Amino acid sequence: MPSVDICFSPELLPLYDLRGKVAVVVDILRATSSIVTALANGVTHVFPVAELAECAALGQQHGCLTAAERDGRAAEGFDLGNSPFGYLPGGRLPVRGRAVAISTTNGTLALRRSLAADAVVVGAFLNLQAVADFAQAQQKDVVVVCAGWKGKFCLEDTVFGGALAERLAATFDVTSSDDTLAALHLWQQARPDLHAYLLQSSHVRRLNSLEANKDFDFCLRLDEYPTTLPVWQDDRL
Ligand code: 3SL
Repeated sequence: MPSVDICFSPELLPLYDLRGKVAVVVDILRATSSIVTALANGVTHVFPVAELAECAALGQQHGCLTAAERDGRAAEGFDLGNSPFGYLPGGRLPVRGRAVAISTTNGTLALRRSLAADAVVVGAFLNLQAVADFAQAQQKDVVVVCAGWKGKFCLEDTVFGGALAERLAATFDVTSSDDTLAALHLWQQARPDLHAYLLQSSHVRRLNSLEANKDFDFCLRLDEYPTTLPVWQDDRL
């Protein structure tokens, strides 16, 4: 039976051999939620990159939109920040039919660090079912790579790991590793009122101070896009 592991931070990735496995990269607030929203709303593909300079260069090279965030704020000189609302109808710029190069503090970095896996997909509460369906179809070990915050543990990414483990529990081993057990326990605590539970998280407080409350509410919507699955292929999603 394949297993589910939760890697609490990209700093711990050297302890998880991703070869032969499915990596599910998650940054609930907000990078992977924004990427899922972008692709669900007509963006053709996304180039996730670690560095701002590379993001700007890709924008020029491919004539695509650029989106960038550092420390929770939109980085200067790019078309978009890291809010999922940038990709929804009525956003600042039309995005349908465009490609987007994205660089964020933790999320895109976690993605780039996960490329040793057989398959790399992007997970969020918004597309939880799409991720579960993909894992079921693959029947390979799954490692949920939590983007965290600057190397540290993040509550919301780990709670997502627990939610995914619960959906896979019938056909995956979700009880052999303490990381997955811990994530499941956190999810079970959070599930009755996910919003109230995650209000405690440090990144929510960081975002609150930057007036991104509506992003927080949106990123917690379960299965808003149940068939949108960003999959890494070549250099893009
Ligand atoms: O760190 C990241 O990748 C971002 O998602 C952080 S923020 O939500 O844009 O502040």
